[in-house]
Amino acid sequence: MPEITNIVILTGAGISAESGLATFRGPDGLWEGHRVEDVATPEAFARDPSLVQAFYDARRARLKSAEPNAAHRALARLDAEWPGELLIVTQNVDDLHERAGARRMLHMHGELKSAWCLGCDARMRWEGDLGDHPACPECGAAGRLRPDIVWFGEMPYEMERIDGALMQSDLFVSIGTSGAVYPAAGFVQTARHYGARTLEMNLDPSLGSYHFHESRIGRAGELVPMWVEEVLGSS
Ligand code: BV8
Repeated sequence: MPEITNIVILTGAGISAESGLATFRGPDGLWEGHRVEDVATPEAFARDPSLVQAFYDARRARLKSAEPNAAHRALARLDAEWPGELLIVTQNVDDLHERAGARRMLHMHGELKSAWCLGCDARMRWEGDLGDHPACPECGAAGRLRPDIVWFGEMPYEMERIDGALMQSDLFVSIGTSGAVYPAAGFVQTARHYGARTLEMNLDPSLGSYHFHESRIGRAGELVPMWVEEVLGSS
């Protein structure tokens, strides 16, 4: 196994499934009863803001009763103990990675617990509902706060930082994502192009499985702690 110093980890909804949070493409292909286009686009928000706000208010409230699982905790342990570079890039908008203790991480699709004021462009921590048109604590405007979430057609956050980490990576690990959404689904190809080894851990083979040197099929709660043991043992 070539020397591993820099690791990039991409996580998706599958890593939070065992914490009880719904994934996007469940068996019915719906997302908590909605078609994703009806709730996760700027057009949907313009068309029916109260539907979209209610959808996110429900998910933000749901988050309060969800706990990090063994996979989140294992990645937090790796973050604390790994001597080389490490970056956890999550597509998830839940806060389970940070609640497990992860530090070297970023939310490329935003966060449920962040609000964005379309009046003054401020972003702020937000725990409650947005559907009842609260006033922005920064500028006072009422009803101008939207979820600070990257919707389809919007630019994901921190892409330069992500690309830089991918180019430097010796190991790229994808956990709990279907590989359905870009640009995240293309990260494995970038990492491989720059010489990284690539590993996927997922309940089913993802759409991009064939890009990975290795694919481990199973539950994140089982596979991720085992893999962290392995990689810390080899460091
Ligand atoms: C952009 C926030 C450009 C919302 C999300 C045609 C071709 C290529 C691309 C496009 C195209 N048409 C349009 C596009 C672009 C589009 C896209 O990729 N569309 C897809 C549908 C084709 N992408 C975008 O619009 C992105 N922006 O491209 O901007 C641009 C350029 C310049 C200037 C401006 C703009 C923005 C995409 C972000 C959308 N927002 N989330 C919210 O959360 O409310 S996406 C959402 O779905 C998630 O965040 C996640 O990223 C994504 C995929 O979901 P997954 O995390 O993978 O979850 P999923 O349910 O799909 O899979 C779960 C997996 O876990 C499964 O495989 C399952 O087997 C596994 N699993 C389940 N249980 C477990 C498990 N694994 C392990 N253990 C378990 N227990």
